[in-house]
Amino acid sequence: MICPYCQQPVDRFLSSEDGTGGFRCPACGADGVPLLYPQDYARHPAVPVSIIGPTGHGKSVFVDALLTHLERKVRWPRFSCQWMDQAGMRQTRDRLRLLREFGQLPDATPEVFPRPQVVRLRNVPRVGGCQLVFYDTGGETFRDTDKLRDAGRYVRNSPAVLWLVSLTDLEYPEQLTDLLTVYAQAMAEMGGDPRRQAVVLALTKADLLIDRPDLPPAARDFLFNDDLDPAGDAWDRLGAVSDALEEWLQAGEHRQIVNLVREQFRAARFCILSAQGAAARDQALQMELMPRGVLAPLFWLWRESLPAVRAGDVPYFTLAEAVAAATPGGTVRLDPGEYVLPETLSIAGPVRIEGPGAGRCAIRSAAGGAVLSVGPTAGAFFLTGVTVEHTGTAQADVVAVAGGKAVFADCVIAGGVAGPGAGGDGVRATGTAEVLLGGCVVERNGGNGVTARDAAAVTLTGGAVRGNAGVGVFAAGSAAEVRGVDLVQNRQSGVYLSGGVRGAVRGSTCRANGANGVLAGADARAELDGNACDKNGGHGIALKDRAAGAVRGNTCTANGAVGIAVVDRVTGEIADNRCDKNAVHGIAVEGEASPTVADNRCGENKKSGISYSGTAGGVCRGNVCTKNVGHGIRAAGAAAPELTGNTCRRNGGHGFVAADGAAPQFGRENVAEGNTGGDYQPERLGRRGWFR
Ligand SMILES: Nc1nc2c(ncn2[C@@H]2O[C@H](COP(=O)(O)OP(=O)(O)OP(=O)(O)O)[C@@H](O)[C@H]2O)c(=O)[nH]1
Ligand SMILES: [Mg+2]
Ligand SMILES: [Zn+2]
Repeated sequence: MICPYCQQPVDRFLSSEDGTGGFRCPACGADGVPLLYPQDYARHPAVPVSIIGPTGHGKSVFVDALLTHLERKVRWPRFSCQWMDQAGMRQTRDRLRLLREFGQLPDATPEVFPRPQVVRLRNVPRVGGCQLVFYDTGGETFRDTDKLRDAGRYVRNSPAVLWLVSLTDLEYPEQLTDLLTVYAQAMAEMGGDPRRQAVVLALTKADLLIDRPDLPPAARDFLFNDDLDPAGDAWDRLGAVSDALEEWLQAGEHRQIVNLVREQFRAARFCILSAQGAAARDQALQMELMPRGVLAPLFWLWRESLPAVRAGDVPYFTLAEAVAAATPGGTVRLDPGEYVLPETLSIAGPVRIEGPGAGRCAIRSAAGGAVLSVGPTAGAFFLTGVTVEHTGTAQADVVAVAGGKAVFADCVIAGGVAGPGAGGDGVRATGTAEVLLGGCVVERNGGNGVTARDAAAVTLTGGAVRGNAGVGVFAAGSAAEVRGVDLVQNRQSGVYLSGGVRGAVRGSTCRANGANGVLAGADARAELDGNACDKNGGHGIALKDRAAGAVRGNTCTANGAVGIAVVDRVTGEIADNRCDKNAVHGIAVEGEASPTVADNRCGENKKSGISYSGTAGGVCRGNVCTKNVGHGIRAAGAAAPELTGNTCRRNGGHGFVAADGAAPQFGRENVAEGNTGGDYQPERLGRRGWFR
């Protein structure tokens, strides 16, 4: 949320101590934040109306005219407008009553920091909801840096400022450039940066300009027909008027000011309005207020303060509306900025949402369930270049895909919260979903980074899955492929293949995960190829249950348990791997497992290079075990592997050992040399050929 006093972001407001019934801002300490202001904020973000301009140029009358227009004239369907606090409402009501009933105009505004007036707008077409936060101080404030830093300090953090200028009221030609000097200096002194602000330059008292023959026709037409429909052609018309006015000013005596605002601000927009519709006499209106064009500045403030989404060429300020309006297969483009969603964004059609990069654009929500929910789509859903983040403590996955094809590219997906109501996963794919993640970072989720269940298929290429509280990628659906991904520092395993999944992990790094680098269990068929599984708390690679593995060309180094552990009834092939410096064995085959273990190198492990136990069997061929602290190759329990062509050198224990009742089939081609505890144990292993 943005504090209405200092416009700094705050997570929440404090209860106030002064008994006025408002909130206190933790950032600036101001009391009097309206109690209703934080309610449903995500749906009604603040849009500051930070007004600057010389005295007598029509600032206060503009505020009254805009409010009158919003309360009485606007006819957008479902639109409403409401004051957010009683004090502000009363004060303004009195002023508006004098104006509306008696034509009595406001006095000159005192030069003090104004109490912000908060008015909530709901259901503006394509804009959604917002809260206008009005600041209006006396124009003398802008003559003097010291005064501006006090009474005008609301400009410090405003994304956009509204500069009201009456060309017919200039005291001297350079008054506007002087005001800009004061403004720039005060901003510099306050540590603000106008280069990050937009300025909306509104020419006031247009009734006094309308007869000037050189006034651009676009501006004149707009004043006569000032109806602006945000769901219609409003933006095109406003753009044309802005361009025409800019050109007009630049061609005349005010060229300097156009050049200066272009130079000093991030963006400049121009508009024209008449708050009264006619001149007043003796501070009283002859007729009632007849505002012209007073919505234009508001439209520009929306445009410059709220991040915009474009569906086609049409700007929207609510993502949900833009997505809903997108044609099937259409593209929705996000401006840089933060999009805070009040509720889960549901995607039901095949749209493409394109952001400017995950570092520049974020979709955030504190809603429970999910931030983004993708249902079955007829065609593919695409999301690129965006951070999707769940905030707060409600239980939620970040992205839930319940069917159809969903493609995420160059996204960051973070912040899932686990609990009974949700898994807290970064990406959760269920049903027949087909999810592709390319170059995405899935991090800091309370559940798994990625989960696939039912018949869901997931593919990850590149990117990272890190720092999740569960498994990096848990795949128990139909198929999973993980290629070139960094799976790092997840609290459980890097990858867990389960159920009946056909899963492949290739060329990936599984490092420093709390449990195993890669784990395959249940009836998974796992193809693990060319991965680096290092420094995990458990095993580098573990296969259990009835899993079938093809484990080739991996390096499993310095893991907290075994390099490659094969247990239960696992079958398959463990070939060409390097398992070094693990805290237990290089390779362990246990239970009833009977894989082919071939051409692996196991060195400097704390126990054996290769260990068989239980009733494990299978072929153990062409492996080289050197300098392990324990034995080279060991068979214990009732294990009965077939050992052929293995080499065990310089191990701390024996080269080959058959312990307990183990009965390995021992081939003549096995070689043992220089093992500290003796090359063969029992020694007959070395004398005889095959034996049982
Ligand atoms: N002709 C015409 N006069 C206007 C219009 N809007 C304001 N005025 C007149 O301009 C004078 C000053 O208007 P304010 O709105 O009080 O000016 P302000 O910028 O708030 O001035 P300070 O509070 O002193 O900074 C009043 O006498 C208004 O009647 C307009 O649209 N047309
Ligand atoms: Mg005023
Ligand atoms: Zn504040």
